[in-house]
Amino acid sequence: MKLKGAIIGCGFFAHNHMQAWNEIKNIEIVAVCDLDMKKAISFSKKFKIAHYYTDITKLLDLENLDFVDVVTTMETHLSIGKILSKRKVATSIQKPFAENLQDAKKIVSLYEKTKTPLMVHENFRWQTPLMTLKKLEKQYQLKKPQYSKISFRHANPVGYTNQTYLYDLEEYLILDVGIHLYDLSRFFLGEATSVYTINQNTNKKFKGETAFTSLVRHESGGVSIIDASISSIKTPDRFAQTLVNLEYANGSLDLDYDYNITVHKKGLKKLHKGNPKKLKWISRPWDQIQESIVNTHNHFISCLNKKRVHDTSGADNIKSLSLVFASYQSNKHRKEIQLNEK
Ligand code: NAD
Ligand code: 89Y
Repeated sequence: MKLKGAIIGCGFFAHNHMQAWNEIKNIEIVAVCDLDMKKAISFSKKFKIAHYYTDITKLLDLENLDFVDVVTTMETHLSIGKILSKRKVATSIQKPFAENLQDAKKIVSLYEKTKTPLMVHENFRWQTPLMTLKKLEKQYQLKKPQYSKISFRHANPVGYTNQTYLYDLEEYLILDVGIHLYDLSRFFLGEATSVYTINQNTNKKFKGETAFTSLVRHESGGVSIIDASISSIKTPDRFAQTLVNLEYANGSLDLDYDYNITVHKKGLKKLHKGNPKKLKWISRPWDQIQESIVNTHNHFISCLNKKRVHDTSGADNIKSLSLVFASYQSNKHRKEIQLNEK
């Protein structure tokens, strides 16, 4: 059966969302909506979408939708979530889920009240290089993860010039990119219990932090070092590759630049590749991010069809978001923050 959807928000990143929807069978994006009519019109023309709107209520009144894909910035999510949850429309919503934990919890409870599916579009764990690490962990029977280093460091302005709203945020890189990296640490090492973070501002164009280094403790006893920066000069530049080292009781995995993966076990060293699939609309340096959107959409739809809770449901994402806000507290008070502390 074909599912009908709409995209809300026709800005920079929505173009990738739409290209990704076009990769998926039995999905039709029948309408788009943006407060800015010019953007809604040009987006609907570019992708040959039948209808455009500038008001979500009108979109819902006039279209018969199975789901919506919200690609707007975080400060809009609570008001959009109020409308969509009331109308019981299954929703995928971009990260950051909300500007603060209170709003995120409110959105989750609104969707729970109306028993409406809600997934946060947390796409980094759906990137092929990261999924390959999970696959190799199983294939090589690597057990008891005890350490991870998850790093996103670059100096490529393309990482922010399309997203100029980032310049004025008092809280920037942890909310924008740290959220993905904390989610990855939970993906590989399980739930976190505390975080210690040091922030830096290395680029005066931004109000907020442009680099951070976090130490995370996990329930399992494992530890993660998570860091990101937009001022790390390397040749070739590393944008937008997440580099990962994972250590287990019986071996380790390294994801290095250019999707090169090394598996180490006693007396064994194997090389693998984790390149994203080559799709027509995908290009460097965004390739692995772009391809992951297809995988994330597929997870969204597959869970709707199977009536399963999404791996990155709203409730799940609150756990990653808790690390984000605890990090800001940690940097401010120069201390380790327990995640269950109020
Ligand atoms: P953008 O500002 O370019 O686009 C957002 C659009 O939403 C704007 O055109 C705005 O008019 C519209 N909008 C806002 N409120 C609306 C409402 N109530 N109804 C209809 N339209 C509304 O932003 P962007 O750069 O496309 O980013 C969108 C989100 O995607 C951000 O949260 C960003 O963090 C996220 N993002 C995620 C990734 C990723 O890899 N997951 C990458 C880039 C951006
Ligand atoms: O907004 C960020 C994200 O989510 O992934 C990369 C990004 O677009 C900027 O670095």
